[in-house]
Amino acid sequence: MIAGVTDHKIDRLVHLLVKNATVVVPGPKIAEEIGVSRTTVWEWIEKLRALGVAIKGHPRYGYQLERLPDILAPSLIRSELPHGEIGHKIIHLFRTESTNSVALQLDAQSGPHGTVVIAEEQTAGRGRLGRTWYSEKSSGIYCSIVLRPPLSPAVAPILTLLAGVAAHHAVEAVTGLKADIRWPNDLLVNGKKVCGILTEMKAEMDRLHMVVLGIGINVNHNSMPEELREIATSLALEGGRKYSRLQLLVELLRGVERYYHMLLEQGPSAIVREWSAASTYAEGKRVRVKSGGLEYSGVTAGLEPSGALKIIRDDGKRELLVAGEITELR
Ligand code: BT5
Repeated sequence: MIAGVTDHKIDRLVHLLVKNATVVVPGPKIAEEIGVSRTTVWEWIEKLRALGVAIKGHPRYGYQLERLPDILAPSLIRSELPHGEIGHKIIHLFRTESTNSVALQLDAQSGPHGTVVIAEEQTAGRGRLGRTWYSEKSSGIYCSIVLRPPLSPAVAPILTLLAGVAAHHAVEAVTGLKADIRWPNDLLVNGKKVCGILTEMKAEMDRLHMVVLGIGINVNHNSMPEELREIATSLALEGGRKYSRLQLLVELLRGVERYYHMLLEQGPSAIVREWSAASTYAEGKRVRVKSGGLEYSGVTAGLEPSGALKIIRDDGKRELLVAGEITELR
């Protein structure tokens, strides 16, 4: 049992309220349908309100949603993904250190292929190389997708690109904002980062046991912390309105499903092609590179089928970038 995991009954409460959104549902009826006491119903209602779910009403008269909630309740997500493998199992947490850490602890039984771990808040969200990911409560999407691909560890970088392409698609489809991908997979809107991806895995030399795609998207943040303001933004800050996290997450999971099948059926080159179409960084971008203690400037020259980025350095040398950071030079 994972600490803090949403009781499936609270999930049923949200589902019940959504299903009956136009009427007041009496407290005792809710208690009876879900099989808990009226006091528990009241406590859960308070918990949901604390998460920003607008619920009218009172224990004596009953409850009604004021508007559809933007809570990432598993039953709401699953009802939008009736056939997919990705999101077939969802673990929703109100608060956890890092959804990636939770996902990495799952075994084949508790976390089969396609399991998704979501948190409303992360207290120790992680970036790459021990960096931190700022995870404001209920404003963003913090999710980890468990994949168990029948593939070799060499394909892991492609899975990272795949997550970037799926996030790019979800953001553009739901918000209408124009997004870019900075290699390997920072999602940028108007030049600032709105989404980061941390891929972690458990593998042997020739076999992947599990890959965890950790995806963080800044959705409805009203402002970013001072130290991130220059480089980071949220979709709401760029679009001038709030967006449904639920809709974004559903679109993201559908995208991962679709591109994962594309990878299995058509091979890595299909993902490289999708990535290159979505990113202005694929070719002809002047960049500064930091990688393995080296620093140089150059121009990007396309992706290898492995996902590595080709760079032609200013001194004419060619480099293949497997890991590292790039920034645009203007
Ligand atoms: C990433 O690392 O961009 C990967 C972030 C992955 C976060 C998800 S959330 C769900 C899952 N569970 C986790 O614990 N992690 C994953 P990196 O490329 O190393 O970028 C980190 C850097 O981005 C930081 O050093 C900051 O400069 C900046 N940063 C931190 N929080 C940010 C935010 N919310 N939005 C934009 N930039 C941020």
